Amino acid sequence: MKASRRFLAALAAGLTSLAMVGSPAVAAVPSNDTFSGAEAIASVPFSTSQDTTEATTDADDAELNAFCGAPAMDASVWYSYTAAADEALLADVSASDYSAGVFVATGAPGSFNILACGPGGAAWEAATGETYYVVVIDDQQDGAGNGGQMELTIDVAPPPPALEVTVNPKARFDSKTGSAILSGTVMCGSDAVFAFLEAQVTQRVGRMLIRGFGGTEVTCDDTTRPWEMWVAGDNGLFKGGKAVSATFSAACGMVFCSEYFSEDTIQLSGKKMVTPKGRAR
Ligand SMILES: [Ca+2]
Repeated sequence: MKASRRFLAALAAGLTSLAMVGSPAVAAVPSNDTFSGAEAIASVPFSTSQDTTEATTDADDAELNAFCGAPAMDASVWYSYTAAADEALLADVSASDYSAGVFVATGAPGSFNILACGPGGAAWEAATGETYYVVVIDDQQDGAGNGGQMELTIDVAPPPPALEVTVNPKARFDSKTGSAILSGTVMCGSDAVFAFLEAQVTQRVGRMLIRGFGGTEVTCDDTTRPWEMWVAGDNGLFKGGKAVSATFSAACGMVFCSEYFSEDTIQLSGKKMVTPKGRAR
């Protein structure tokens, strides 16, 4: 029984020492904690998982954040990548188990040029041969801890959603309300996260320049759809005749937005218009 107890005691001691040896290995200060230790990325797509709980922050992080203003720059880890192609890249850390953010910069301490930054990830236009520093931080938007299990993926950024807009040069006006009624078509890609279409209408009526704004929601499903927008004059009523419309639309994906802008002369008519179905409206 005594031998058995000694064995158990030795085993327990062994476990303790194993644990003591093991702890620092699990949560050591990462070799890429600072700029000088930046881990070189050979090619993209690239993905890695890293324990950043022992990573620290320093003056280089502060220099990066002077541009971006993240709530915190804790537990920063550094990567470098020399671009092999001219392409838009996305560094995504949104799968990390803490509130991680990304900074992308060129240059060196004291002369960093910050290209992009953001919570969860950042995208930038990479140029062949240029070396980029990708810095992952704990921005503390979750308000606790230092780093955690970081998941970083760098890949070609998804292109902006498709966006095609037309503006019908023949518009109507409602004689009762003095609103201009614009129409056209819009096709927005189904990969859009959000989209909108707005227009400003200006029309000279006598000595007055009547101006109004309007907007409409856009359905993003890869289908060309008609749009119609009522625009009320802010300082008077629109009348029949020529007017100028400035139409602006945007459709944004996870990284990039497509934009449309057009200034058109439109004809406001009070006549009842006939739809393609032949129904007066
Ligand atoms: Ca650091």
